[in-house]
Amino acid sequence: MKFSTLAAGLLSAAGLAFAQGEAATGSVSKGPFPFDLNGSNFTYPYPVNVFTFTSQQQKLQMAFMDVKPTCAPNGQTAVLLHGKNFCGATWNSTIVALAGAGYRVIAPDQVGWCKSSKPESYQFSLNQLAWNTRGLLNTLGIGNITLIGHSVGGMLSTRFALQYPNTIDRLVLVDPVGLEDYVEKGVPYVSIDTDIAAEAAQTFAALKGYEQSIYYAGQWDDSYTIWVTMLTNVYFGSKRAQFIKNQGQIVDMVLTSPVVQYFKDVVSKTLLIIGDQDKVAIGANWSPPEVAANLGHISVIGPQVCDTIPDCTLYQFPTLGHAPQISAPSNFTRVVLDWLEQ
Ligand SMILES: *[C@@H]1O[C@H](CO)[C@@H](O)[C@H](O)[C@H]1NC(C)=O
Ligand SMILES: *[C@@H]1O[C@H](CO)[C@@H](O)[C@H](O)[C@H]1NC(C)=O
Ligand SMILES: *[C@@H]1O[C@H](CO)[C@@H](O)[C@H](O)[C@H]1NC(C)=O
Ligand SMILES: *[C@@H]1O[C@H](CO)[C@@H](O)[C@H](O)[C@H]1NC(C)=O
Ligand SMILES: CC(=O)N[C@H]1CO[C@H](CO)[C@@H](O)[C@@H]1O
Repeated sequence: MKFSTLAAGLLSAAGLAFAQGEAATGSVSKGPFPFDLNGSNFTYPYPVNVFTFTSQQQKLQMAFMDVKPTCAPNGQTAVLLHGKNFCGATWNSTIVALAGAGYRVIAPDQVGWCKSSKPESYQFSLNQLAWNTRGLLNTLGIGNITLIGHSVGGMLSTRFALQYPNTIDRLVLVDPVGLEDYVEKGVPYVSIDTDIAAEAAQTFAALKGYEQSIYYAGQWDDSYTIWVTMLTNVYFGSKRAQFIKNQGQIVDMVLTSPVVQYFKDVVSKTLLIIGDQDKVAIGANWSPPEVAANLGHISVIGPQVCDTIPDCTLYQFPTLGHAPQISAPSNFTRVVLDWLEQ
């Protein structure tokens, strides 16, 4: 059966119209793929598949893991969206817990990141990345999902929820970027070229130092190191030039497409998880001190945003920072599963 017939059948059977908007169409391959897949030779915890589709007049690939439930299936699919300094692989412990609770788990790498295509020319937008991701799910025949997004992946999940509201059963936002509008709060605009130059200057030590101070409340645990290794592998890998360009474009995308104004329009049942020590604020590092001082107070703006989402539950980890799924994996998955299983 052709994809369009399959998707139309599934969606109409579920009572959905295509009025919610179109999405990518393409095909899925299970490989085998080269050891160095689109500039990353980091070994993922589960087999990697590739979704090939056309976007902006070029063939692109999104790598993703598709993990079966490891106990009696509950019939539901959880989709995990990574953040800017992360990949699908960073969800490892979350994948284990969700698959162990009966979920099928899909963890993609977005275009511009990790093992996915790094196009030399691409107009990045959160809506475009949502279109790509929804298309991957349609191609796999997956209808309603539990969508879990972290950091920039949380911002993307918010756009996804606005764009495809009828395909989300539950939404979990984990320390999402975009709880405030950085530009509105005074972050000066810098060019994409400046963003690219900053990406080109990244090193293992610089990334580790940034993550320690901004993500992990000054702490470092040896278990975090692998995720910096995974990232530097791409920064210094075979697609370095395209990767740093794409990452610069992605910083611009985050600054120029705020979501905070739209949380009131999110109709999905939502769990917002924050670490009170999270200090992430895009552009704070090039803003004047008085602007920077007003940014990244996640423990204050998290509750404010949750108040504006019509159906929101807030969970705060007082001692954790930007990545609770990495710094306290079992606490994190317990919070998520308790809420999902309510
Ligand atoms: C993923 O988790 C499994 C099980 O906990 C562990 O054995 C493996 O080393 C982890 N892999 C990565 C890349 O973190
Ligand atoms: C998806 O889940 C939401 C919330 O449970 C529900 O409103 C919607 O009808 C579901 N969509 C489909 C296609 O089942
Ligand atoms: C993997 O990529 C890194 C660069 O990120 C490179 O230094 C290393 O040689 C590559 N390993 C192999 C086996 O290709
Ligand atoms: C994680 O859970 C354990 C056991 O309930 C608790 O002692 C610990 O304080 C929790 N850690 C965090 C960071 O929430
Ligand atoms: C842009 C690019 O190099 N894409 C490659 C990503 O990996 C897939 C699978 O090996 C290739 O088919 C693409 O050419």
